[in-house]
Amino acid sequence: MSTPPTSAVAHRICPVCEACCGLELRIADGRVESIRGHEADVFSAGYICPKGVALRDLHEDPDRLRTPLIKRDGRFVEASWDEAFAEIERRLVPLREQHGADAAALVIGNPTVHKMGLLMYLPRLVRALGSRNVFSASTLDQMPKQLSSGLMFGHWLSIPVPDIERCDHLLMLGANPVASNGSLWTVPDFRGKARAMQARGGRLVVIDPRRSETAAMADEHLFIRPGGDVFLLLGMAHTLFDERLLRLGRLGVHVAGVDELQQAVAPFSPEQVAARCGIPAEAIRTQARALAAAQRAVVYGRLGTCTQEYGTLASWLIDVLNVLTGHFDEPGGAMFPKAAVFAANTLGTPGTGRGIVTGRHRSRVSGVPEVFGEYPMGCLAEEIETPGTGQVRALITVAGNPVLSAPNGPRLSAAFEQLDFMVSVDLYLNETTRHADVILPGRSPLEDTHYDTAFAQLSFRNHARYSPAVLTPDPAHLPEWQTLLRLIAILRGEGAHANVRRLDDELLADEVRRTAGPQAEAVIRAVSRWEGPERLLDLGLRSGPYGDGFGQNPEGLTLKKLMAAPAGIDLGPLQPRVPEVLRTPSGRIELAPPMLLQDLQRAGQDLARPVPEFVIVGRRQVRSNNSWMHNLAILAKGPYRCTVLVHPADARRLGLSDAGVARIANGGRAIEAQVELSDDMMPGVVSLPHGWGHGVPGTRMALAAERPGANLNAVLDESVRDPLSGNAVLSGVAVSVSAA
Ligand SMILES: Nc1nc2c(c(=O)[nH]1)N[C@H]1C(S)=C(S)[C@@H](COP(=O)(O)OP(=O)(O)OC[C@H]3O[C@@H](n4cnc5c(=O)[nH]c(N)nc54)[C@H](O)[C@@H]3O)O[C@H]1N2
Ligand SMILES: Nc1nc2c(c(=O)[nH]1)N[C@H]1C(S)=C(S)[C@@H](COP(=O)(O)OP(=O)(O)OC[C@H]3O[C@@H](n4cnc5c(=O)[nH]c(N)nc54)[C@H](O)[C@@H]3O)O[C@H]1N2
Ligand code: SF4
Ligand SMILES: [Mo]
Repeated sequence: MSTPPTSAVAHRICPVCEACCGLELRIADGRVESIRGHEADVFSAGYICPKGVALRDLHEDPDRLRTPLIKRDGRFVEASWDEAFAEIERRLVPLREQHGADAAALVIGNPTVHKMGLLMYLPRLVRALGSRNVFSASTLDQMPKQLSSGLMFGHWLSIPVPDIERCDHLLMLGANPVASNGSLWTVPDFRGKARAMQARGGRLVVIDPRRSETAAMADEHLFIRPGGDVFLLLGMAHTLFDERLLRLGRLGVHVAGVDELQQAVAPFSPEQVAARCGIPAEAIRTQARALAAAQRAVVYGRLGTCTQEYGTLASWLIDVLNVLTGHFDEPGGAMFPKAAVFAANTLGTPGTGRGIVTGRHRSRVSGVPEVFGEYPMGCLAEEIETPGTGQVRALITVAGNPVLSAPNGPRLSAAFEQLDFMVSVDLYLNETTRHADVILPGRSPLEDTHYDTAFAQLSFRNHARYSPAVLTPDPAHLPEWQTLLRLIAILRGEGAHANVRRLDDELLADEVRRTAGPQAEAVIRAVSRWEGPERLLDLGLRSGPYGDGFGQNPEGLTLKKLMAAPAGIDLGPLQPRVPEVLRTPSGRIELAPPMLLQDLQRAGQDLARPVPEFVIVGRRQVRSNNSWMHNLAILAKGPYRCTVLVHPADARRLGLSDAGVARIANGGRAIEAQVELSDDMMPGVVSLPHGWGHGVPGTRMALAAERPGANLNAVLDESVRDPLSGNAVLSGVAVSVSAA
C-alpha cells in the first residue's frame, strides 16, 4: 500500500455512525487542517455532522492510547507490543488449558462494525477462542430485528430498509434519525431526504414518547407509551384484516402464514390495545388505513422498538405491516439492499436455505438460549461471578465499554475486578478498560484504510466506496487486524511470536478452499497482490454480485477499480429481490413463525398490566456518540447535555425545577441527574441519554471527567430482557423520580 502524502486533499468515509458520510480532509505537513463533507461522494453528497469533524480531535487527543499498557502492581505502565503479547500468552494460555475454552469470554463493542480490520478478523478470533461466552452490543441494540428478519426471510442479516427517495408515506417508530443519523438504515442526510419526500407531497409520521428532533419535522407525531409498540402494531394488523385492506400483490405467491397471522392478531382489536399503547383506537385505525391507502409507503422501526420487552414481536410486526399493505420489496417501500461484498443473502442458493435457529446451546447460569452465536450482555456478570465448571475467568473486550453501555454497569465493573485476566483492544483507558491487565490500542481511524462491510447491506442505495489511509501511521503501531491475528495465534497455541502474515495466508487459503472448490488455487493467486483486509475485500468484491468474477466479467468490480474512484461507485437504486433474497426452508416469507405466535400469548396476558407512574427512556444527541466521544473538545463544548427531560406538569407534581437535580431510582439503585423541563416529553415519561458516568478513578479521559454526567445504565436492570432475542430492555423502564 502506498504511503499517504503529507500535504494533500484526502477522502475518507467517516467510521463513527451508520450514515457512513464521505469526508474531505485537507492535510498540511502531516496534520489535518480541516474536515468537511465530500461533495462529490456518490452516496453522501457532502453531508456531514460535527462528529465527522471531530475525527481530527480524536486523532490528536493526548489521552488516546498510542502504546500498549500492562498493569503492574495495580498501575498501568507503557509496554512494547512484544511485551504485551508475551504477557497475554503467559497468562491466558494456562488459564484456558486449566479451565477450558469457555473460561475465556469475549465482548464485542459497537465500533467493531465500523472498522474493517476488526469486523473482518473478528469471526476468526471467535473461532480461535472457541468459547460459548460471546457477548456483544447486539443484545443492547438490534438483536430483535435480526431475529425477526432471520425467522421471516431466512438470514440474520437480511434486513429491509426504507426506499426513502421513492417513498411518499414514512411511518417511523422508536427512531430519531435527525439526531442519530439512522440505524439499520444507512441514510446520510435523513433530514434532507425526508424534506424532499414532504416537498413531493409525502408524509412523515413519527411514533415516539418524546417529540424528538425527527418528530418535530414530521407531518404528524403521536405519543406512545414506551414499550407499547407491539400493541399499536397488532391493532393496525387487526384493522387491515378487519377492514379487508390487505394488498399482497406480487408477493402473494411468496408469503406463507397469512391465515395463521390473521387468527393470531384477531384478539388484538384497536379497542383492546388502545390503553396499553396510549393511542386511541380510532387513531390506530387511521394509521392502518393511511398505510394501506398510500401508493408508496413504508413502516420503519428502530432502537426504541428493539430495546423493549417485546422487541422481537415489534420488529416482526413492522415488516408484517409492510408485507400486508403491498409496501414490501417494492420501490418506495421496505427493500433489501444488495451489497457488493460479504452480503450473506447473496450467497448460497437463491430463494431457499436453511433458515435460522436459536438455542443451539444455553448459558451456564440462567440457561438462556444462544441467539446468533451470542448470549445476552445482561448475562455476562453472572457468568463471571458464579463459581463452577465453565465459570468465566478471563475476558477479551474489543471496542466495547459495557461498564457504561450495558444495564447495571456497576455490577459488571465489580465482576471485572474478579477476573483472573482481562485484555482490551481499545483506544482509551476508560470505565471498562481500566479493569484490564493489558490494553492493546487501535490506531486512529485516519491511519487506517476503510470499507463499510456492514453498512452497505443496509444502505438506502447500493454503492461501493473504499478509503485509503489519510495519515501515515507510526510503523510500530499495529493495525487492528494484525492485533487480532496475534491474539488468534496465541489462542491457537502458535505463540506470541508466530508469523502472523503466514497465519493470515493459511486462514485465507483454508476459507477459499472450503468455498471456491476447484478454482481455489487460481482465486488465491488472483488476490495475492494484497494482504490483510484488502485481500479479503478484493476476494469478496470480485466474487460478489457486481464483481469481475476473476476475469469472467471484465467490466465488474475489483478493489483496484474501487481505489481509482475516490468518490465511490454508485450501484443504483434498490431493486426488488424477492424471492431470490429468501433463505427460508420454505422459500417463502414466513409471516407467522411459530416462535413469534407463541410469544404473542405473553403480550396478550400483559394487556391489562397497570401503568407505572414514571418510566425512563433514552435519547441520542448529535454531539455525543454512545460512551466514547466525550473526551473530544469540539464535541464536549456547549451546553451540558446529560440532562433528564421532565414534562413541566410532572415536574410541578414532583417539586422539580429546571436545572435542579432529580434522583432517579429503580429497586435499590439510584442516580442523580440535572433536570431540564421539556414539554416535548409525554407526561409520565422522562428521558436521559446513555453513555455518561465518566470521571471514575483510574480512567484517563481528562476532558470527559470534567463533566462526567450520570450513568443511565446504573439504574437499569440487566435481568430484564426480551426473552426471544435476549435483548436488554433499556426503554420504558419503571423508575421513581424525586427531588434530590
Ligand atoms: N441505556 C442505554 N444503553 C445503551 C443504549 C441506549 O440507547 N440506552 N444503546 C445501546 C447501543 S445501541 C449500543 S450500540 C451500545 C454501544 O455500547 P458499546 O458497544 O460499549 O460502544 P461504546 O459505548 O461506543 O464504546 C465503544 C468502545 O470502543 C472504543 N473504541 C472506539 N473506537 C475504537 C476503535 O477504532 N478501535 C477500538 N479497538 N476501540 C475503539 C471506545 O474507546 C469505547 O471503549 O450501547 C448500548 N447501551
Ligand atoms: N449522535 C449520535 N448518533 C448515534 C449514536 C449516538 O450515540 N449519538 N448511536 C448510534 C447507535 S449505536 C445506534 S444503535 C443508533 C440508534 O439510532 P435510533 O434508532 O434513531 O435511536 P435513538 O436516536 O436512540 O432514538 C430512539 C427513539 O425512540 C424513542 N423511544 C424510546 N422508547 C420507545 C418506545 O417504547 N416506543 C417508541 N415508539 N419509541 C421509543 C426515543 O424517545 C427516541 O426518540 O444511533 C447511532 N447514531
Ligand atoms: S453523520 Fe455519522 S457518518 Fe456522518 S459525519 Fe456524522 S458521525 Fe460521521
Ligand atoms: Mo447501537
